[in-house]
Amino acid sequence: MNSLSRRRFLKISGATISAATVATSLSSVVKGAKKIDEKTGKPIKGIQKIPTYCDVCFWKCGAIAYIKDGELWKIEGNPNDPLSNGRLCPRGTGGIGAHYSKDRIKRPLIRKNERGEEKWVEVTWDEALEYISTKMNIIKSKYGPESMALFSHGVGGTFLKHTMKAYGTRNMTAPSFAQCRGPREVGFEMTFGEGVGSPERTDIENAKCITFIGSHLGENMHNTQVQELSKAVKNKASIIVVDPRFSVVASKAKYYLPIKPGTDIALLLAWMNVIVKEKLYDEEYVKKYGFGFEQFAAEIEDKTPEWAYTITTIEPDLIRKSAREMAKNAPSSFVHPGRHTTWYGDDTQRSRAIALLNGLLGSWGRKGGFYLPNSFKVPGYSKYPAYPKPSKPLVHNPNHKYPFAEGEQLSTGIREATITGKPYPIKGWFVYATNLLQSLPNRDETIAAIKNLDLLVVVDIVPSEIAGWADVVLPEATYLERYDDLNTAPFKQNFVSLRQPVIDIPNDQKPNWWIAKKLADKLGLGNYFPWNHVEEYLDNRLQQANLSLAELKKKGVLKGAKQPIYFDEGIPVDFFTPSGKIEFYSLQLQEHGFDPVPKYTDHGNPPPGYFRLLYGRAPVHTFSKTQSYKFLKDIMKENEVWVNKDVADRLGLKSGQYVQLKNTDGKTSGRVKVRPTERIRTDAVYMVHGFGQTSKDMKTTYLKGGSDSKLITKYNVDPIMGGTGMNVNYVTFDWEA
Ligand SMILES: Nc1nc2c(c(=O)[nH]1)N[C@H]1C(S)=C(S)[C@@H](COP(=O)(O)OP(=O)(O)OC[C@H]3O[C@@H](n4cnc5c(=O)[nH]c(N)nc54)[C@H](O)[C@@H]3O)O[C@H]1N2
Ligand SMILES: Nc1nc2c(c(=O)[nH]1)N[C@H]1C(S)=C(S)[C@@H](COP(=O)(O)OP(=O)(O)OC[C@H]3O[C@@H](n4cnc5c(=O)[nH]c(N)nc54)[C@H](O)[C@@H]3O)O[C@H]1N2
Ligand code: SF4
Ligand SMILES: [Mo]
Repeated sequence: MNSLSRRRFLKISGATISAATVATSLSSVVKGAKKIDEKTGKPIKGIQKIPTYCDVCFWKCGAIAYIKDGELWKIEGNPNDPLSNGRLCPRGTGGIGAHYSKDRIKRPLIRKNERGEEKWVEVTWDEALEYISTKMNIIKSKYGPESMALFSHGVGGTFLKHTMKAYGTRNMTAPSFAQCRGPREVGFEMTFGEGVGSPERTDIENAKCITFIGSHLGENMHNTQVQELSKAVKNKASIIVVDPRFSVVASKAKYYLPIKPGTDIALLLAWMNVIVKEKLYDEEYVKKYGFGFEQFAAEIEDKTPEWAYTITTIEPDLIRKSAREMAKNAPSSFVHPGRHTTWYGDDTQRSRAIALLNGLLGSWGRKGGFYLPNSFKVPGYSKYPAYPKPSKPLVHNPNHKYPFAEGEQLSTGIREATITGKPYPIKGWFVYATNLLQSLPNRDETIAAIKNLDLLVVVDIVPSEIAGWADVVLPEATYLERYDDLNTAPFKQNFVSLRQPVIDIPNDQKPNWWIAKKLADKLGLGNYFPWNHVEEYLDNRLQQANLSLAELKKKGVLKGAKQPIYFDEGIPVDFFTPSGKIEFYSLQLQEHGFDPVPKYTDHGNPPPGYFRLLYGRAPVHTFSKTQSYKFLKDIMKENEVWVNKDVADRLGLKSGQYVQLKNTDGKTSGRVKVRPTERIRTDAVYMVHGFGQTSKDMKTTYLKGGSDSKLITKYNVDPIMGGTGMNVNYVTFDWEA
């Protein structure tokens, strides 16, 4: 029987907290809420269309929700929105499943037993926030406010960040840097003086040739990119794909290079060798804008396709042909920078090699290459008091151990400080919308850190794995039921879009802005929230830009005038590097003891009987967050392990058979189906991330499929910026089920 089906009383710091609400089982069916007419008190009849923006991933596509007779019916793209162009990806379309998920948490929960046992008592919001603020005040007086850290992924964290800064800490992070885009941003910044950003500034639709290193668009479903890619394919753009696995985008490729995992830098150097030797690069562009080209050219002089062949297993002829293809189409030819780039630990250097190749092609700032994005200028809220100044430095990167980790904070750095207590102890984690057990490498380290905490608060919509370890779980309203901050993401066209509630909150869940504000009140920081409702906040911001919330609520998105996005359209050519140029040779890397031009390093081979574990995305799921959504779970309820067909035959593995993977540290994946296929090399296996979840309260996802995360015990830290390369684990087939 679920522990929640009994009424409980708890004694916490002298005060009696009662389970004030009628306790119900977590797994009982959650019916969707109805939109009620304020006048009649009855559900609104007919169809209502309400614009908002999607939150099934972080692309933030403009959407329109349809309400039929007061009930959430469907969600589609907003035709006025430049990111969605009227179409959502399959996940966005399945987003209504967030509202209807049977696994939703209905009321705040306080831990009853040991951490991780997933036994709870339901409490009121007041009780939950009282508990949290009491603990936070103790942490502040014992250790200082900097000993609280916030892990928060996505726009929903905006107001909690504000509360945490008001409280006095700046230790805040997300797994979307050191486990995702970090190395790419740093590699591009060191080369062009700017990162790639999100949405990526890739002009896919106008490209004549696009090269993908791993980035598996089509499975990775970032909507605008996928739409643009299908246009490019229709326009007969050449596609070059480098991937140990024959991905969806590989099926569109003119040249497919089934590379040995971990050897891409060798290929990139060989491509550049061909392009420089055969003088296929944009000489004028490189001369005008490049720094250190001669030294760079000397470094890659001997990195011939024959040299790379022995490392990558890609035939020299294929390397030459594909290099000529990309050069032939320059400057409307670019190498996609990827997004999840934390692979082997030398990822900044691989990203730099990608950036340098783009430099040779002259694609930065050019049509069909990398455009220079615009964003709508909407000032921040005008009347906030100043934040207190923290007295301690950030905890994530002590003594600048990773010299170029200054862009965003390292999640794994904060985790390490929590384990070691150095440079100072971290005693509280506030976790918003990030399932750290899935997203940080080496789960044991995450649990070790959690065991050192005096307070772990998790804000989630379902009892996720990380929620299972919390002292307090705060149930949030889904994106369909709340306002969030404005979206003014930099893009080809500047725009501002709004997320607003399209349906009522079904139970006692609350939106993040409300949680942040009420927590600030409890902490005696109410003056940091001079507004009563988030609409006042949004209106204040919009008015400063001469826009109206009323209009935005109706349209969902407002667009600015078209602005230039290429050098050729008159944008000043600025590179914000130390030399003010594209740095083919990086003196700042050299000064810190790193290679000024990327070098290939060997990442080893799987031991006999083992395979390198690769992982990626499925079109219908986002990480570990959508597995309980209706429709999406029906389309894909578990993942499979891809294994080369010959290998499967040799090992006697049958299609659809359940096995378990085991890594070299003896950690196991959980039951996962075998998918023998010719579409993967013999030295690697592949699975979609986010499955094999271990939260017992998640009835729809519990142990469905295998977990890549449980197998990622080893990781290589990028010495330049602290990202965690996670493609460094080897697995074998453990048992048949
Ligand atoms: N549907 C869906 N789409 C998403 C997401 C989602 O959760 N669901 N998440 C979004 C986010 S945040 C991100 S960061 C992106 C991630 O998506 P990408 O940036 O595309 O991620 P990658 O890690 O590049 O992609 C994995 C691919 O790399 C290949 N690969 C693995 N190792 C190597 C190697 O050594 N060399 C080469 N050349 N290839 C290799 C794998 O076989 C696989 O095809 O997806 C985004 N889009
Ligand atoms: N092993 C492995 N690790 C990875 C990756 C991988 O492919 N494999 N990918 C890496 C990448 S690229 C990224 S970007 C990160 C992503 O890492 P995370 O952002 O941690 O992604 P999720 O695992 O989906 O965790 C999202 C959590 O938010 C909760 N949630 C969903 N909607 C809401 C909401 O409206 N409000 C609140 N409060 N919570 C909500 C979900 O239930 C879930 O618990 O992971 C990185 N780590
Ligand atoms: S790419 Fe898909 S899931 Fe992501 S915001 Fe757009 S529609 Fe939603
Ligand atoms: Mo990511």
